[in-house]
Amino acid sequence: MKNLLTILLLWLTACSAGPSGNTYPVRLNSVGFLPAKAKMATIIQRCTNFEVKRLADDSTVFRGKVTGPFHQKDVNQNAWLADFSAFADTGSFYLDVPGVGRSVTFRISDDVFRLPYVTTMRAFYLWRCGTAVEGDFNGQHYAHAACHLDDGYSDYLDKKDVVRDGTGGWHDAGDYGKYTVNAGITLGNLFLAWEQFSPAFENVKLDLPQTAPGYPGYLEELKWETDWLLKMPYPDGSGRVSHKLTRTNFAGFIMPDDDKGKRYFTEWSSAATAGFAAVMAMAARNFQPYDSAYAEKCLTAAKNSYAFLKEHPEMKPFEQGDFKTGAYKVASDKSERLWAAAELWETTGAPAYLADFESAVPAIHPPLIDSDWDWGNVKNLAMFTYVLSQREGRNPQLLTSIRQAILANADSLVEKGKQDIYGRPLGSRYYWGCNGTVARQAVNLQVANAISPKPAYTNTVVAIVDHLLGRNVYDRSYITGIGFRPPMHPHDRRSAADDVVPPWPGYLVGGGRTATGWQDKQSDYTTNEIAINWQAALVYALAGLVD
Ligand code: 9MR
Ligand code: ZN
Repeated sequence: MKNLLTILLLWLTACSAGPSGNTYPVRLNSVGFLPAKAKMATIIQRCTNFEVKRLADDSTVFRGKVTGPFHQKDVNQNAWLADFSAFADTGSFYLDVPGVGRSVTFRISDDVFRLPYVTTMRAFYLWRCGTAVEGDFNGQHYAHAACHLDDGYSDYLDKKDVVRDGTGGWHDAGDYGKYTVNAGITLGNLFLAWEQFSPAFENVKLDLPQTAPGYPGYLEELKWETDWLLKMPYPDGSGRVSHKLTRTNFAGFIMPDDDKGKRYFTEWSSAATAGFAAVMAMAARNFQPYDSAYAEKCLTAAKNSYAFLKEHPEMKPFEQGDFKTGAYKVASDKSERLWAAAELWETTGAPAYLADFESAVPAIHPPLIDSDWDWGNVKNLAMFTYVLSQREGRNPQLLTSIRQAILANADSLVEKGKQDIYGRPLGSRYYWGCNGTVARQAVNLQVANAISPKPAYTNTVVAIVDHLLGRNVYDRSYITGIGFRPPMHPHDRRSAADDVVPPWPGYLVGGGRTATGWQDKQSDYTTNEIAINWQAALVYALAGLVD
């Protein structure tokens, strides 16, 4: 009988551990913590107190009492929380919880997020299309030859079999398509990170090939995508911008350089056109110090597309027709138009753009600021640019109400983060790409912090990064190659098709569509795909924590 019980117990343990190793009841950011910021762990077994121990000699360096139990419905767990924020020494440590066990080891150091930042930013370089890429990580070599050099065909622009240059840019995700709407929010987040945090991270080396001499490495990578985006407007000079450049259907699990299917410029959409105008305006002001001729080119393109939209106020959706690749179907183009007005005003200072922005706000669907936003709604980006601007001339009442909305929203995210046993500030909302939204909430918090600094704002950004790096119901990192038990089978064609066993490094996966629904399974594109929009949100979150 006793033997049977032992076998049953062993079997149960093996099942709960899963294929990629053990889970632990003590869950935390397995990469580490910043000395001056919050440090939280979630323990899912009854306990009363905890100790922080130094790895080198197992000496106790901090003692604390846990709080709890807190019950969380969506994951159906009771949890106790350990707060060791007051401990600020540097080094390598682990948590020891009497009666429960210890955590994985973690570091406390000012530079703890440097490597994650570099790796997640280099992931954009590894996504480059139209060129060979290569990189080494953890003793593995990742590479592919130049891909998609025939981009793209003009058949859907009424020019059968005509190829026009649409090479370059980044692949969108686990697939190799290139989509204008998603490039928009991605570059929008990345330019904003540069505008807000670059003094802290501009000297962090990314080791990228020199493709834009004289540019800081970070902007060099953004220029790679900008160069491609400049090829997406119709060649007739009208300013209309193709919605995407893809095959009609997804390729199989092959390397990008083996993907020889014809790829087409598609018809334009007003959301793609407006997102293009917004991003080109951002590119113009950020590239200006390094390359004024190129900046001028970006600005001309932005103005041209904006002028077209002004003359065509009606929404022009994108219809898939023959296409089965990503739709990026935007329900309304109002937020993209608002964003274009805000960015063009910020870059040029021209009152007409400001007037467009301010008169469009009342027609924008309330609230002024959203907690939960992604490629289909970039209203927040417009509001943030308006509020962060140093320019004169804004309507003082509108400015005050948007500022207040930003702060109230950030306060609510702080509260939601505290109410979740794993520090996730999105509440019980789970859908395709929701890990990206969690990361993107760092933007709401950091903009609030820029307006009215509060430790709780940046500590909630820390909680977001903690969550993505292991303080979650799976007790796993969601980022390939980084942290404890990272994803091993992301939905990524390169990772599946090459000969290297670990997946391409530094990529965030989309996350579960229910509280416990994430599967580290290659075929599950709805929970385990990588994508530029959520990658950019992660880079933003990390960039704000790099010292
Ligand atoms: O991120 C997109 C998600 O919000 C949508 O629900 C989903 C279905 O339309 O598409 C996601 O974007 C995918 C795109 O359509 C094609 N490339 C991969 C993207 C990430 O899964
Ligand atoms: Zn390619």
